Amino acid sequence: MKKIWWKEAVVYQVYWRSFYDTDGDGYGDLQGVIEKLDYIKDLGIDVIWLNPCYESPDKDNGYDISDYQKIMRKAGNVGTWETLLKEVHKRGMKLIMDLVVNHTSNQHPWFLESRSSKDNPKRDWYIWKDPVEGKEPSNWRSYFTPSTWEFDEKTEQYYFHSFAIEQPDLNWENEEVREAIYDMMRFWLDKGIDGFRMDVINLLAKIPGFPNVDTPENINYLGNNPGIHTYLKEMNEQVLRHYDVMTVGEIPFVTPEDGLKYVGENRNELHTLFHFEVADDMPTWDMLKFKEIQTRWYEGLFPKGWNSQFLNNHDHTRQVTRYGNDGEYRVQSAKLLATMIHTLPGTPYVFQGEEIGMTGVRFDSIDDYNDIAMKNKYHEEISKGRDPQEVFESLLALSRDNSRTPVQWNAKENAGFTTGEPWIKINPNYKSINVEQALEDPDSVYYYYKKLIGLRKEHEVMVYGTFEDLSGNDESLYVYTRSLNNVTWLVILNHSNIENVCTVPDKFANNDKRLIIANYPDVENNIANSFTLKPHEARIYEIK
Ligand code: ISL
Repeated sequence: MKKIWWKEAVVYQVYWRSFYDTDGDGYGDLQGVIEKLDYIKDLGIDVIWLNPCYESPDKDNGYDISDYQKIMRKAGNVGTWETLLKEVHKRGMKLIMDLVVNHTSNQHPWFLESRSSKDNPKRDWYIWKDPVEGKEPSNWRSYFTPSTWEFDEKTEQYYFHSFAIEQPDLNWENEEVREAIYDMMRFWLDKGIDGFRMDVINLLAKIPGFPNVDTPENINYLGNNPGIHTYLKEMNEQVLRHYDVMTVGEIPFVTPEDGLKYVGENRNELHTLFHFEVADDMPTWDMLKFKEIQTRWYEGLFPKGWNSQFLNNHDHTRQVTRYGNDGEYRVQSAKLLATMIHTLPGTPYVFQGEEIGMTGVRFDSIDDYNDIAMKNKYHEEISKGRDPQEVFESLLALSRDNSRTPVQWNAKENAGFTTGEPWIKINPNYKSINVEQALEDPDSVYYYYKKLIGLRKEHEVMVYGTFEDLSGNDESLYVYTRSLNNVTWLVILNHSNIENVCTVPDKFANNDKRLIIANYPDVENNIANSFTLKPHEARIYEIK
């Protein structure tokens, strides 16, 4: 079978502004990433995904770019960035950057020109429409605001924005826009990066004419529109196919069938994708729903295309809080979730701090939060007369800031993240949950992640094995196999706060079993055909 590096890799996501601050300004920086590369390498990581560090007014934490080819001062400068790339490569790792080309900042020179007059040569680089009956051209909601349309007094037209008003969408129908983006991609690829994570790449094409929709709040009309595949094929033809790179598309609101149109092996579009069925459709853990999603994506995608496995990132809150147990069973739960993500089909992603079981956070006031999505929603709801405290509390669980609190390096002031005033508060549990503690504890979440990642390098079955769910309709037991070349691994997960009896699938009843890894101590090697699992217990057996 053909071995492919981005299928075999484990990716570590660095949200640099919360990673490690070396100049005391309260923000993490690229020099901080450089100084922690050995920590990332020692975990067994192959690829680093760096969130946007380009010049930006920072309204959406770097996802509102005002110069694609300059490094944001908070992060460092191009020299620091080049040192980072060199040091990543020196350690045998790869670096992928964030490609945010659905929109720019409203401070990007392209937009400043476009908005300056109706006949400016760059007017058509963005999407401008006349008012309809004195109002917005259509009834569409954006991700972050009640309307996708913002009125510009000077030229008396509306411009389109899928996210904040500070993030005007580029007009991908305009070939000049596409060429400018392709040039920018070559700029970074020629510096030697190893690929791109592509921000909301399915939104580039819009429904022609922007017609009104029946349910504006159900915003998936923003994505997967005709024309997107033409753009991606052109991007591949003009740029990507000329480099040995990895491309992972962030594609909210997509089904397996649609997903395969982006990552099918002969499509010449993307290599793999993040779909959001779990992140968006599962506010709390629902094992039956999760199993159904995983099976549908396996059957819909493999082996013609490739998936990515993650439960949290900088937009989706900490997995052990949202989907597991961040209290009594935090350590076991963090290890169980990791076992699942690293043994399900697809490339696994580790979001910074996940490897020590960092948790979500509950700050006291909306003023303690930074996330534009949360704050826009808060102000939108209280403007309707709703009780501010009730609105605030309703937004806490899914606030993106749950994942954006600084990495907890030690139990010292500011968790060792900064000597300055942190840009966002540190999670108060840093005194007990931190890297220093994890490195001193042989049973920590960290060493479990390190072992899991190590297994992936030794056993191809974790990467290329077929997948079969054997757990039926049990609401907390997830039992499945991965099989490759006569090697079969049986993964057994008790996703619950209580003990659970597990019966070995009949077809393995007479086989010997060899324990590969477990998240509790003193687990028996060979198991009886029916045995009891502790709360949040995870085991992997090789079927002999
Ligand atoms: O954050 C979300 C819900 O609150 C997600 O729906 C997210 O907005 C969506 O997945 C797109 O995310 C990406 O694009 C945004 C940026 O704010 C996110 O950080 C980025 O991951 C606009 O660029």
